[in-house]
Amino acid sequence: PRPAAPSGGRLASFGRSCSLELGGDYKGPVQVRVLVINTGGTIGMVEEEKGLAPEANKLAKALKKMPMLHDDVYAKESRFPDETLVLPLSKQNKRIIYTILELSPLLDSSNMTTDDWAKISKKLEQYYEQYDGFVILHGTDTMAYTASALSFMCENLGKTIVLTGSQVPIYELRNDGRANLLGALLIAGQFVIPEVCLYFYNKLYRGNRVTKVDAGSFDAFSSPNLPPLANAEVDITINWETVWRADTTQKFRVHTTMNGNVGVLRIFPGINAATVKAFLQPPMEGIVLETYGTGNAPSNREDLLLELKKATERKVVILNCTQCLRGSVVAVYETGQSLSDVGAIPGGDMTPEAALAKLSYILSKRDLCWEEKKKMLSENLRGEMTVVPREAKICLKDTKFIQVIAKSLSVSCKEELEAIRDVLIPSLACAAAKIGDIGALAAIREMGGNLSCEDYDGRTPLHIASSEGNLKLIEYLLTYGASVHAKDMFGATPLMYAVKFRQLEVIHLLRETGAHLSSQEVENIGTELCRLAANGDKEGLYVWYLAGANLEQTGYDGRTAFQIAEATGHKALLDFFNEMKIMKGYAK
Ligand code: ASN
Repeated sequence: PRPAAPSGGRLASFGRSCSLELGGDYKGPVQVRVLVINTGGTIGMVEEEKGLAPEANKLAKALKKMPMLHDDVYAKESRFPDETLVLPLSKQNKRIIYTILELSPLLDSSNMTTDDWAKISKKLEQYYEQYDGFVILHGTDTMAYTASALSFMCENLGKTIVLTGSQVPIYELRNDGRANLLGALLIAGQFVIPEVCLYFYNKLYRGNRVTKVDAGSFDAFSSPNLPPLANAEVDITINWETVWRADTTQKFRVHTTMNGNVGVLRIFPGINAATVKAFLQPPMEGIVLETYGTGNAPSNREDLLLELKKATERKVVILNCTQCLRGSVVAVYETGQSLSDVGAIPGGDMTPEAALAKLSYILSKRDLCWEEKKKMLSENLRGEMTVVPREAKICLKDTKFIQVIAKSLSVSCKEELEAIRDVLIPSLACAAAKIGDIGALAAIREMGGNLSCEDYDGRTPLHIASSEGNLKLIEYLLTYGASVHAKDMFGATPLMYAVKFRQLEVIHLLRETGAHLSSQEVENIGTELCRLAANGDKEGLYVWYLAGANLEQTGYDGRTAFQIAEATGHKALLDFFNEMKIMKGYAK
């Protein structure tokens, strides 16, 4: 789709979403853009001859008539293209503008295959830079599988992806689709939670932690081994400490070729060794073995254990997960030990859905050797399993520092202590970023503090470090999960700060990590480029070029910066343009 962009009135739509001049004019609420990928599911189903089935080309039209999901007056005033929808102004004073991209055919999720996961992930890759966040509409039956698979397929994810759907079609009088879609849009548009999440019945979960637990309730999902990432009650409260952050400085990319030679086998009393043998035959390359309790299987069944052993010797992976809804595989019983003895890998507290997706993902990585694959399977890659942390030296919740402050303010209860911590951490982390004190940031992190925290203006330590230009510190922040997509209250990202303060190397590093100008910024840059050209400001133009701007973008009067340079006859500037042309052309 065309990104949900206001069509007319370029300058008028410039707004706070594009603060070329940081702290510049206030021109209305920040606009954010969300892409909704509709794959099907009950949310958009209608009653057909054989029962409920998805209907194409219907959802966007229906949403346009629902005031809670589309502000028609604002859309018309802003002259948005016809296919663009916009939510009423949010409590956080943001305008969430969204477009629906409908996949074809729309599917009941029971009909989905690994090819459909690839199709979705390719769309995410294609539109990644044009939108701030993504919502995927999906049937509930296999949503936990898709969410798990996408969590692995999306490598170095930096933006929010939220899967949602409903138990009752959105066209019916009483339904859960409207609330689920609204919640998913508000979260995807307003918070940078760099995870594949699942939003259902007022809760945001990590996608690879959920399982469908109820076929007949609006409260259909459960995340038995991890508390929700967010609760949408009177306020939307994000559990920031739980949010997963990739420790890489690489750009987003998707891995689409999953291995289909995987399966799930559930142990039961009296299971037949011949069936197990048949199940493990080629082309099978890996199975999730659903065992009892803490990962136990009969230790007195030589025939069964022998089949499992023969399989692992042929390098068929056996990933041991529990049949219990909650809890983890741990080495406690002799019956559990017998599985380790035949070469099964303990799957911790992974759900079978996550374990299957992880197997399919890891086994498709051709460049990894067998040992590396086994190692990665037992490691936590995307927050899919709980790893017991090494004993933290100091814990922020009971650190002396906080307690002293708490005492002097005479607070004692847990909630107040947490409130103080939440107030202090952003200030401390931003101050550390300002003076370039990596040690202080490390201490904050060790105490459990989040280095993506925002100050009163929505600025993160990365915003501050990007204006200061301290590369080492920026690298540190990026390695520990700071988001290049975080926006402050003016809608500015760390990249915009680096541009403003002309930090060339910082711009380069941020771009390498996946930072980019928003599509509005790209569109509206022309006038700023012309202004720089009129001032003969070569460096200013170069900075924008590095940040990914197209130097051929026209300004408000239809002229390019190059034409301005020609008109003023500024020699150095004309040389600059020629050099740039020779180097790469003007595109990013
Ligand atoms: N069968 C439907 C699906 O998974 C169930 C639903 O969405 N509630 O597509």
